[in-house]
Amino acid sequence: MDRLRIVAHVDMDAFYAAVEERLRPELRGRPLVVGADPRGGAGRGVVTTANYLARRYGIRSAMPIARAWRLAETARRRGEPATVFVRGQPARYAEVSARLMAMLAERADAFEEASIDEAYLDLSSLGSFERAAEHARALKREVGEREGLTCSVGIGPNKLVAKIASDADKPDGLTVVPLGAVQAFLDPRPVRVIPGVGPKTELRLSARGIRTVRDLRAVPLLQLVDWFGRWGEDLHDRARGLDPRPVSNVWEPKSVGAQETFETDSRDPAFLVARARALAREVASRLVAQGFSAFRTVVLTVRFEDFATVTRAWTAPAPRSGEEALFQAALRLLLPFLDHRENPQRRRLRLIGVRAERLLR
Ligand code: TTP
Ligand code: MG
Repeated sequence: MDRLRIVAHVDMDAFYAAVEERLRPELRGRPLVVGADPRGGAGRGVVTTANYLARRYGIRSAMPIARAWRLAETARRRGEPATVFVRGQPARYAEVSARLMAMLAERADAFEEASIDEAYLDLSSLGSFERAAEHARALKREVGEREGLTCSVGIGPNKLVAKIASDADKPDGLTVVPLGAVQAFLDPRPVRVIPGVGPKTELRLSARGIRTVRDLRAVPLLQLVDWFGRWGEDLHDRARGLDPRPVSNVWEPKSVGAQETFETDSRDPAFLVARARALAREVASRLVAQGFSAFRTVVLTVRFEDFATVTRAWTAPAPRSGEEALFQAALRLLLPFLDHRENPQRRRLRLIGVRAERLLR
């Protein structure tokens, strides 16, 4: 028999808005919208997120910012607190996210970062849902103490149920759905709670009178496949709370790089080394901002004055981190272009680029 699986899904509450409130205490306790400039109701663009006080006015993620501004104005006119609109600082959110993810990853058998503010933790080794709930309470305390933020946690026998559970009691919630309680938990909920069921599927289902997960579960597999094809099979499983996907952090084949085209082509070593240093600094800070702690491969791109372009890569025997390590690797790749080794015709350089690959969190 399969071992009992216990999966937790952690989702930060009003994440960007909560980070803003922590960075700027004067915003605390006020309705807050992170997003485009409202420009007195004439702004274009949308709401990125809103804190829970602003959500009371009906303001939501992805709503046009002008509409959010009108909702805020309406609330203000009936005597409610005025709403603050801020632009947002993506690099700060990425920094906080990286710290949170590192902390959560240490407290699970397996870990999967699902987005900037949500993660799955495999807690099967704790052996019971009660112990997993206790662990989750401790995690929530720690997130509060370390970052001054709240999150909502769902615990279930798989990722699907954990994800739906984390959304069931927001903000600052903890919802535990043991294996035997899955169907009772899901059945009364609207089909929309199932990940993957967006407005389109919801509409097609409601046109057939299917509104709750219970309604959906009553539809035979063949019928769902007839309506939705392959997606119908997934729907059939999801209505039953079934989800075999393991919690695992897939290797991200990502790279982070920067390049610079010079005002004038150059063969001046002092200038080129200084530019390589600046590029290494930029790449290193973006690695941190995107939550990466180390790299193994450094790629240097050189474009000559005649536009001929070459790349050279070097892979470290073990992960490295920091601007200095990145710079040293880039320098080692660059120097041969300053002499006969890679540049016998003494061509000037038009551009150099530095890229880090094989990144680790
Ligand atoms: P969510 O977890 O969807 O939202 P949230 O954390 O703001 O609020 P909740 O308490 O309901 O979880 O998204 C996390 C962050 O991702 C959010 O703070 C801002 C960003 N985001 C976008 O940039 N665009 C979007 O459309 C959404 C929904 C979120
Ligand atoms: Mg969130």
